[in-house]
Amino acid sequence: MLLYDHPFSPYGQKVRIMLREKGLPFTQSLPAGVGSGEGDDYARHNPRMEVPALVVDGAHTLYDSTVILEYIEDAHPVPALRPADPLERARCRTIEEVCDTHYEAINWALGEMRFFGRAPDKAGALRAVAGRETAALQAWLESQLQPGGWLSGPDFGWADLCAAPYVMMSGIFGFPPDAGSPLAQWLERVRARPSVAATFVEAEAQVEPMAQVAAFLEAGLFKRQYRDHRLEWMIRAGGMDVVLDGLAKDNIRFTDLSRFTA
Ligand SMILES: N[C@@H](CCC(=O)N[C@@H](CS)C(=O)NCC(=O)O)C(=O)O
Repeated sequence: MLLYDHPFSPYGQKVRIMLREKGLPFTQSLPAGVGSGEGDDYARHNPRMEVPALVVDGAHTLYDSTVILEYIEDAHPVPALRPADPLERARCRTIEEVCDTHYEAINWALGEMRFFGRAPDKAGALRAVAGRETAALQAWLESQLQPGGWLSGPDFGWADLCAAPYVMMSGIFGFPPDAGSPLAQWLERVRARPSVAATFVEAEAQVEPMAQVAAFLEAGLFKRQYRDHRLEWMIRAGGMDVVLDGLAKDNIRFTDLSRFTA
């Protein structure tokens, strides 16, 4: 399988952890155009111009990390990562949904400030909101830990691999779980799995190169995608002028539905 991906993408990390848990070989490629929204080749695979996207049998491209995880689990059910019980399954899906939307938006906004140089004048205020919200979501995740110490149930599974990238990335942005807390212990337990360790190492290796991206944005090489919960976060936290400034400078974009063609 070919995985279009970027090592820092938490959505891509979900997919790589699952592929590694299942022992499925894959090659990775960084598609041209992601980051700018420009270019037609990758749009044929994923009209949203986002990573991850998974090419199966050289012919079918799946996109959206949740769709990809569902496909992998359906096509390769052993070892099972979804709990068998329908209510437990729904609980795991809820954890994935909350992490992919509300949690991701916080880390993304912190990246906009730290790496892309947004909001230099109000970074302190926006960081304060991010810190409060991260603490709330980490407390919620902690309340979801099951007696064996995993989010998914008695064993590592779906909810663990979905939450792990976000909690790890909070550490990169200065908001790790409280030292010694059950969530911090969970993160260590998760990181001890070879699938997760390999994926985290790939992501963490990007922190240094990310220092260059503000210059790339300035040079017009990037046009950042302000979508969904990310846009809401920026506005809710007080960064409306960040959005307006980015639109004025033409270095912010929204989803381009003209990419969806027959
Ligand atoms: N809902 C999608 C979100 C994917 C997404 O937003 N990916 C980001 C990277 S983390 C992306 O490719 N953004 C395009 C861009 O910034 O140009 C999923 O779950 O796969």
